[in-house]
Amino acid sequence: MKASDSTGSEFLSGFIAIVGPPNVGKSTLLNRLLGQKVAIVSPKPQTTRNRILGIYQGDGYQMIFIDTPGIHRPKTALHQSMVASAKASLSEVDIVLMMIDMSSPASPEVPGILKSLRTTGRPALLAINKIDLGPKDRILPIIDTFHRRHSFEAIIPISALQGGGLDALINELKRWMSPGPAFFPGDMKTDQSELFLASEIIREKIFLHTRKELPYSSAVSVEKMEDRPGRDLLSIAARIHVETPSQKGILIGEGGSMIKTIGRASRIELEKIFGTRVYLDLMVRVEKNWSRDPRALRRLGY
Ligand SMILES: Nc1nc2c(ncn2[C@@H]2O[C@H](COP(=O)(O)OP(=O)(O)OP(=O)(O)O)[C@@H](O)[C@H]2O)c(=O)[nH]1
Ligand SMILES: [Mg+2]
Repeated sequence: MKASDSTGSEFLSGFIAIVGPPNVGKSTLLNRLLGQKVAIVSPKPQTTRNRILGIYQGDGYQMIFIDTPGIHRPKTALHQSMVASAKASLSEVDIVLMMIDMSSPASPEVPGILKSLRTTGRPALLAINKIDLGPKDRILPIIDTFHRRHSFEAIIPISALQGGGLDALINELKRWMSPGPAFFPGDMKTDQSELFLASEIIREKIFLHTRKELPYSSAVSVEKMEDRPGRDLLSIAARIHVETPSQKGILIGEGGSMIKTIGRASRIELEKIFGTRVYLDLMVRVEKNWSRDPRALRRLGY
């Protein structure tokens, strides 16, 4: 695949995979580009577990981004499924956008990711993220090192959080779009269902409010989502799956304090997203070792 040399008025489109180590800001970038939250974000690694599609609508072009789980060394069946879906995205796109964190450019996952890039042979750009955390004089040596490590088409310093460098990034990506149809309607930002989005928002609050292994031992499934006619109320029932009874105890918290905190934070955001009042019913259920059990994983959507 080579950069499009189309200069006429033809519509341009293409697919872009955002890949990188965990926690470098891939989902933050997607949300920032779309101006809307389609992917959950947290300060903890391994937040994203599925591929999240985001549609960037430009003037005369459409870029389809695929946000992927951070690539790391898998220890459980869940990790394997996460890493496999990230790697599968590499070979399905027009251009790969690899992302690293400026403050840890030499993270242990990087060699493996560069190797996957070489294997798939797709053209790749590198975004060095979190440049707002400075210092600026560290950027040039990183650019230099990565140009030597892989034949990146371009290396662009950005701040996904604050927006720095994103115009340059979009301009560079645009060169890799080719004449072709709009794959999605012009006002569409993502293809994920409301059910999936709701379960992700709840999972994000678990990531934000719990510690240690709990975020990694939790999965969320929305069992029911119903409009209450004439009452401006969306009723959502969701189940949080944990792996042990003691995790269930921590997640519920003393006198139900933890589950109330997670429920309240989730409800507030769901009301914003769906533009209606939300009634949220959360249940916690022990599903022994679900993250190691391929059948349970499939049931939970991984
Ligand atoms: N200062 C700063 N923080 C950022 C930037 N981009 C992302 N972050 C923060 O980095 C953390 C991780 O962001 P995510 O977007 O969840 O990272 P990710 O790469 O999607 O992580 P995984 O899904 O776990 O692989 C969050 O706390 C973000 O707020 C940035 O440009 N600057
Ligand atoms: Mg993510």
